[in-house]
Amino acid sequence: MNTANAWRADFPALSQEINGQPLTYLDSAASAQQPQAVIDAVARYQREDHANVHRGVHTLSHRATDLYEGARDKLAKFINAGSRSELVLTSGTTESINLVAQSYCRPLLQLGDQVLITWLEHHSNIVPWQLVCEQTGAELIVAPINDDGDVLLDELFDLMGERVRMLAIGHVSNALGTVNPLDKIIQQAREKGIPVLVDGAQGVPHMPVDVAALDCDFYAFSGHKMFGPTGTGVLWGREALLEQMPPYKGGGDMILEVSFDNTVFNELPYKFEAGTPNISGTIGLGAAVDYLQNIGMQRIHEHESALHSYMVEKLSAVDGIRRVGQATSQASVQSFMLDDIHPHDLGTILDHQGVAIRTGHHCAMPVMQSFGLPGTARASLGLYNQPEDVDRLVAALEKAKQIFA
Ligand code: C6P
Repeated sequence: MNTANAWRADFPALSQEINGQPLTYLDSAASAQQPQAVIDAVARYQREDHANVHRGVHTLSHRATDLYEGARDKLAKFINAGSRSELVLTSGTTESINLVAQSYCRPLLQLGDQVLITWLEHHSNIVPWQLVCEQTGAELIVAPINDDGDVLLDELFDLMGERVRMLAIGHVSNALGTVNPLDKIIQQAREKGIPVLVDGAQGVPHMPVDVAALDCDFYAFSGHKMFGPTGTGVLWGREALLEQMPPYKGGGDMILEVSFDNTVFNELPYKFEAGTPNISGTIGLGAAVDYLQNIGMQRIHEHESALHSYMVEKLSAVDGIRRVGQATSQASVQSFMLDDIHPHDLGTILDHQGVAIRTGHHCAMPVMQSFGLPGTARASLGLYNQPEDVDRLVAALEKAKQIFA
């Protein structure tokens, strides 16, 4: 068995048939499948260790707390966080970005201030900023992209004026696969004193991420895109910034002391984690980190890069394919149109052949608008995909062409 085949065998969902055909799963950008190790870790916790965390003196509560906090330690190490205090557990990228918009930016923004994003962003990295701008009178400004799907760096740098209080930018575009040159972008922002939030939802599952080397201020990501359970995620932030931020939600666990006169908030990171958290999901996410680290993120990155090149080559050879997004550097994702077939029709015909892709606007409507399209078909890769998956995609596209001819 080759390496990718061995990895694939770790994911039980991938061995089933869909509509009488072997499943070809090319929708990991929407949500990745989970390896047996993650499924087992969650089931073991539910079966043997379940209790609330941080609250009980009894054995099960200690066990649950150790497993939950152990996952935080694994995640902190995985992205090279300076300390576990900087690792806030959230429900996903969306919550992480909203937390920064409301807790970091809202108290800071004033009429005339600006928040800078790009045309490439997912709605989760647009709407929270629109909301906070409306609340404060600040202005949302947007750096343009070109026809290949690259952010125009000169324009982005020109927009980094002295009124900009935050740059929020994706690591990898979910719609086009563009990998932004974060090193150059963050360096420019640093020189101008602009804090940077990176939406890492599509970065973390596919490449090594080191927040210290990136030198950003916040990095947000989701558990379910990195082979963990849904409803889990992370906000990493610089300790000095997190310290100065007020809590985002109030409730149990985020306090040290409550009275009607005065409430004392808990220390980092618990100040931001009100209420009973997603304990089982986070424990599963810890198991996903173990799984990824056992393979090695660099190996995963190399495997996926080679597969992405293969996918681009094979798709480009299909008559009638238009690749949407041909950025200088791409990862894991390729959007496309086939002749004038509506992406939803294409997705349905592919599903009949066991091929799962995503179709539509991919929660990135401005990207679609910039290409003058209502949506695209999108194939996205995970570590378990192999050249045979791409071959099946191409065969299914050829069949769709025959059907529509
Ligand atoms: N993109 C896709 O099919 P949540 O829903 O919070 O886990 O992740 C939101 C999110 C934020 N940023 C980027 C770059 C993303 O890709 C996503 C989720 C999925 O592309 C579902 S819309």
